Amino acid sequence: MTAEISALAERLDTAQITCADTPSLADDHEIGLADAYAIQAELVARREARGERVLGVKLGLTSEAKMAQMGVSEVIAGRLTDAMLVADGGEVSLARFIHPKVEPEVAYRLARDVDLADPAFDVESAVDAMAPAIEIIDSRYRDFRFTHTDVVADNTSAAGYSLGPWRPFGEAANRAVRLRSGDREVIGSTAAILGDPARALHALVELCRKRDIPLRAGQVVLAGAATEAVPFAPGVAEVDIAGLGRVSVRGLA
Ligand code: 0L1
Ligand code: MG
Repeated sequence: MTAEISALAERLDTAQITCADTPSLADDHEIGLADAYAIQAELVARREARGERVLGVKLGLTSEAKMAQMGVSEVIAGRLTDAMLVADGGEVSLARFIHPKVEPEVAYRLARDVDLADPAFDVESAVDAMAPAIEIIDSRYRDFRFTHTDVVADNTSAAGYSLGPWRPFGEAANRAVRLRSGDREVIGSTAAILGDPARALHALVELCRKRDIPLRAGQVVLAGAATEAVPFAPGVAEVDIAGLGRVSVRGLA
């Protein structure tokens, strides 16, 4: 499988770099979940070889609706790099993406390494701050047609993110969430993130232990989407989370 994993990582990497979508890997390959995480690891290694730095980890499929849509009961994780980071209020060219969407998230910051070997490790004690966030997702698959393993291999559609002002870590459950992009406005609640975004931290540790994904001091964790994702239209995309604050990015046509 090693040569196949490399070839599939290269295929997804090329799709991202050239903004040319690719058919589902599952159309012509039998890929298990372990293989999918191996493809993702190789994809991220290719980014690192080009000079990118991993700044964090993201969770996906954290809402019941998305899990049901994909027919799975397990969250998925991907990596965030410095090349994906857009400053709060900053601009990003939409030409960088294939068919980008934005979604509202809660971000957490790790103040110390997570000891994945310690089953009693208290992840919440390792978090020192939280912030409102926008995630830009951009599946590399044609027409968004992908399987569970496809999306894991594709680094969970990670393409960009922006962080609002940090505030001390605390309760973030049941906060009203508003996402605006172009003429679309979506209202939701942080309760859509596994019932409480803090639960995402625990789910993340379990998953990272299983899939050998390190969690380091200073890294950002995106806990998952609080509403459906909407197309990232030219203009401002903004997320507002009650009591947490606001973050926006401007997409340039
Ligand atoms: O962040 C996410 O929830 C991405 C997982 C689903 C992939 C997608 O909708 O492109
Ligand atoms: Mg997301």
